Amino acid sequence: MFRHRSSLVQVSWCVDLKFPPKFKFGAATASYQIEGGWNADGKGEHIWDRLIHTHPEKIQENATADVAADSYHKWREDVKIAKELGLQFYRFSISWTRILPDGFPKNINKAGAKYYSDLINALLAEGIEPIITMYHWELPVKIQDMGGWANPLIVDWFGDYARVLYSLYVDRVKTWLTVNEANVVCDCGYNAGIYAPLIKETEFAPYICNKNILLAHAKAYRIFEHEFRHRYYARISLANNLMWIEPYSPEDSELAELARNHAVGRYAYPFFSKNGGWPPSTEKVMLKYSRKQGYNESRLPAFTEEEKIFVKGTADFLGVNYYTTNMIRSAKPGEDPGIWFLTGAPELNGILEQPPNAYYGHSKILPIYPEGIRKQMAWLKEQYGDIDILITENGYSTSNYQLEDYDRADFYYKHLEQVLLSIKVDNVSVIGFAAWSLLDNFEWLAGYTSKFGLYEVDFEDPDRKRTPRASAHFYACVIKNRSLNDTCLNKKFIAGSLHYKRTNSADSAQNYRKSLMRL
Ligand code: PNW
Repeated sequence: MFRHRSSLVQVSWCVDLKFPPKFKFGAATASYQIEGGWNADGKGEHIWDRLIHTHPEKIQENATADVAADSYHKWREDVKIAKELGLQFYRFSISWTRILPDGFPKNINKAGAKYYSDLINALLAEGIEPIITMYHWELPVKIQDMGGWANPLIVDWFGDYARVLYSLYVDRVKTWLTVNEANVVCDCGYNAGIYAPLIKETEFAPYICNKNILLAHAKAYRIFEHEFRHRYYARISLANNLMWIEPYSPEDSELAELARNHAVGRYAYPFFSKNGGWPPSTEKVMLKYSRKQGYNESRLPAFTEEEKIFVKGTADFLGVNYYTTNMIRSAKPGEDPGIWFLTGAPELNGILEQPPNAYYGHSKILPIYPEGIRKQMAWLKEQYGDIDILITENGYSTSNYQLEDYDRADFYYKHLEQVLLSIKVDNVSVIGFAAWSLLDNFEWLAGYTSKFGLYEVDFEDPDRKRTPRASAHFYACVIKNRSLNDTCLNKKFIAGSLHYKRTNSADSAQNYRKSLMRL
């Protein structure tokens, strides 16, 4: 009877398949990817607006996010579909320049402030908890022109922005994420130079950016602590992109551990470790490599003791975006590790390989390996103890307007299965899970060619019609049922649920089952 459940079959005798009551189901989006309205009602320009308008060739099919899913106008519908899914929380981000057009707090844009206020109120009215991301990659151009994340003054500027957001919304918003995927900001923005601000500087900028983001996060946390906590309750963290790293062979175990500390630890150790500051193994490798290059000091900027204390303890939980796993092996003599974002390859002299039996959605840079999410969380617990983990993103890409996305339902089943094992077998405190994404959106360099939505958005339609995919029905069922038992897998559910256009329910049911049989 449990034949289709690869790993749960081993534990189904000792664990039940129910998610614990404190575990919350949600979905996530980001402002630039869904809102459109890029210059509506006084919004200022940010670095992705600038990238899109000055370098359209960088984006597939020269797509822009000037309209995107038009959530700036259609937010009521977004709330409706969030409700339809039964979400307990909705994670969305705020566009800095919609609130502060030039990035600075002297002038709060009323229309922008009202937009998010209305959204928050509508979510709360439906019993859906709003979770805010303050920064999902849209830096005001004025701040970029003064050095952006490489200028240490950004720590205070970000703090000032955070203070404005708390004063507007903290009466209603109890969970905050300061920065989405700081490693992507620093490594894709600088090291690889493929994301805004398109500055390719591989030696210093990614590490200066890394340190300044940690300090900016801490500043936002301390501002809440000193100025708001006496009146309001809130939990604050950040959403880190965590790629699980496996050793390619047993000889690569040490390298894999070094890579985990370098890629993941650089954004977690400063908050959760006993001593604070950088992971010691990263400090060591960076100093050694910098000296080898002819520098006197490490390119990794040091933390002062004061800064270490300032940053330590400023995450009330950890937000984890999990998509993928890679393996690492030592580079052979003469083999160039190249530059990868997220792991800093030259310093480690490692080569990334795809994991065994990996498969792919539309995105070929994200090998799928569901066990990675469980291994990643076990590693976090081993390193940092019993921290609460909120999975702030997990999702799967498809390439077309396909509503019968059984592969996406299958992806979610497999990842939720691993999350359940984390909770029940590894005793990791996973407090919730956000599907990326609520609806199709602008997928950065891939434009609209890579779709992550539970809901399809018709980008040809001026009205940007939203339609639930099979995965939306599946996820809604899991949320309602709060269990991975058979309820959401059986034929009755499928036949009863797949009533959208272009569906032949008999075929769908069969395909769906076939795809789930692979579990
Ligand atoms: C995330 N990786 O980025 C972002 O937070 C979203 O805005 C984005 O749409 C989503 O994932 C899907 O791509 C990632 O290389 C960037 O592992 C890089 C990776 C994963 C996610």
